[in-house]
Amino acid sequence: MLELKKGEDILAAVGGVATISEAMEVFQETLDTANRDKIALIRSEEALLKVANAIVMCKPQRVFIDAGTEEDIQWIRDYSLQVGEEKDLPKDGHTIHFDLPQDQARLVNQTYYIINEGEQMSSLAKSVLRHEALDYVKEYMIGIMENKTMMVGFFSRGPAGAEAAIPAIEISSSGYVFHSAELLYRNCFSDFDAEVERAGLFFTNVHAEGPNRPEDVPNARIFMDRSWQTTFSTFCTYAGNTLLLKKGNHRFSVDYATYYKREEQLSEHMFITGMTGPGGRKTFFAGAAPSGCGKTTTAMVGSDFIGDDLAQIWIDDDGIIRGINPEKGIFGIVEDVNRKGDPYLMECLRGEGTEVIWSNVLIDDNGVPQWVGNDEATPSHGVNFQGEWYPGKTDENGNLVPMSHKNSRCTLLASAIKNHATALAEDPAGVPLKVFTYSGRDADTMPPVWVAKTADEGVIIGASIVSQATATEVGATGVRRQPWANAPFIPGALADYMEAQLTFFNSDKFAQGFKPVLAGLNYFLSHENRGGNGTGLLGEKKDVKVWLGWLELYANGDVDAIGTPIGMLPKYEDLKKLFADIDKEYPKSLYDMQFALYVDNIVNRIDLQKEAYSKEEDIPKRLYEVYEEQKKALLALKEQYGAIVAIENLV
Ligand code: SPV
Ligand code: MN
Repeated sequence: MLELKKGEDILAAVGGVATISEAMEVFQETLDTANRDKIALIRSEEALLKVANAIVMCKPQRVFIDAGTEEDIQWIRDYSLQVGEEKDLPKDGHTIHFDLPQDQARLVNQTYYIINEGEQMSSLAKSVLRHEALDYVKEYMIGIMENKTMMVGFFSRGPAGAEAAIPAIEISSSGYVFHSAELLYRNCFSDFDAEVERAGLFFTNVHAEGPNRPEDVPNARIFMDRSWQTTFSTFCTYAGNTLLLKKGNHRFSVDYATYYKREEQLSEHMFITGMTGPGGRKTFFAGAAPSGCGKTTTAMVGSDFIGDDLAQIWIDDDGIIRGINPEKGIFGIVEDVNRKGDPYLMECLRGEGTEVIWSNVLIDDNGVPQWVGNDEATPSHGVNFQGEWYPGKTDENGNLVPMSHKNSRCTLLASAIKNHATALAEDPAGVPLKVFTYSGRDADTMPPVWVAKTADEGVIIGASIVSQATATEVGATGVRRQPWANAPFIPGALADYMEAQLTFFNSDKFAQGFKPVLAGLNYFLSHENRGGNGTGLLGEKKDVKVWLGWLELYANGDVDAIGTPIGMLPKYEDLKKLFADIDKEYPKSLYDMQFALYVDNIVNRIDLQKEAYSKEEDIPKRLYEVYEEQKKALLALKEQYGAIVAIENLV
């Protein structure tokens, strides 16, 4: 359940500005003429009230309205440098920002949905009651921008005019956050009113880093008010916690799609990319993966890269699924980014002409950003988010300190990437989506690629993602369930989200003959777990091109596949050809290791999922039916061939 505009609007309650004339008085008192002239161009009264209430609440020394002009964007860049949130690097357009050591990833334990009494929430999320959140905001956010500048910007999550684009206001006292917003989102100052009118809603985000001291981080909160589609973020700077146009608003979009756009829209933690098949045909993919599991790399493998993190998806009037990237930039992990695995991204990072905000990497004595896994010579000295660094540096427990944080990032325009299909990405019509992939960090169980036989089974692939924890969340460890790789961003009950997925992918609105392909992907099988004698991964980054290439062929009916209880698996010969295209040998022995069914592992996975889902209320019973069918068929195979079923036995 989600009821919009239910309960007290915290921003309005704290700010106390209730009418447009009061709002105008606030602007009169706090904005200089130039900025008053800019805000005067915004007509949406609701939006103006949000801004006025944020001003009264935060009490900034001055207010800057970002109209998205080159002049305003330059003002933001300069401001961030001037207050020291970013430092200039020798390479033109490159800057470095450090987040506090305590704030290097999403602060999951300090992230809450603000809910009304009695609302049913995701079992995987934390929530806070409205009146408690109000108390926090009153205690910590009143006057939080004293002596600071408040920046206000009007953005669109998607190309303006697109079916699933939603406008959003960003309010922050951080130059770094605003500079990032300008790279990652489309400033839609001049279209804002029209977009609010068209979409029928907008999101609001208020962030204040406060004094930016380690001792304040325990008080940091990331609050998302589901009912008022407003976020509050305090005492932190890491973009995943502060630039709430990204994951904060993604959460609202998930909510909105689930409860208000059933069978019409989905909002997913997915890349979007196009693959070019035989004869130059283009097939577009959207793919989910938990944070830190290769989503950016996968996206850039396509010939027509659209986005690397989020997708707003809808069924168009013609019965085809279409999608847009709500972002226009990349906030990408840099660890293990190197020329071999990510050539286009590397070209932007090491070449000339790209604006890049680096965060939490090492800056060597020549002012060059350095990171773990860049396949370059390690510098002898530099500075990172923890201060001075040199090879061999140890922490207080004697452990080696890496030169860069595992979650260190680069922020740049997606259009800077050589294979970015910028015109398509900016087209409000979106791209037609045919293939949907789901993946996680799975060392031992699922094969590199498999295709669901039915829409239900495809939705269950998404429901069944598991992944090893990554450094993108503070304090995360172990192997965890990651339903649709979207779980951290699903505010409501998982059951509702699952129902919405089933409804969408089984929709009667699909055009005759339109059948999306839903598939699993897994790049993380290791030798140890598949009977190999070596160590490490069974594949490498560039193999992704083969898995996607095979799906492209399969989706267009150019190859057939082997039917198994978990879905359709590729044939050796087809993969061998695709590997040859990337100049790689593909030994049959490797194929055998990758595609044998490890029945006990898969059955254990199914049992783990059933057990976990049985604790949720109202899970669609289709999930259990699919699991039971698969388990039964797998156990029958085991009966016949043993616990490891060779691919030959399945043909
Ligand atoms: C992720 O962690 O999934 C990201 C970066 O894309 S963050 O903004 O932290 O969510
Ligand atoms: Mn992400």
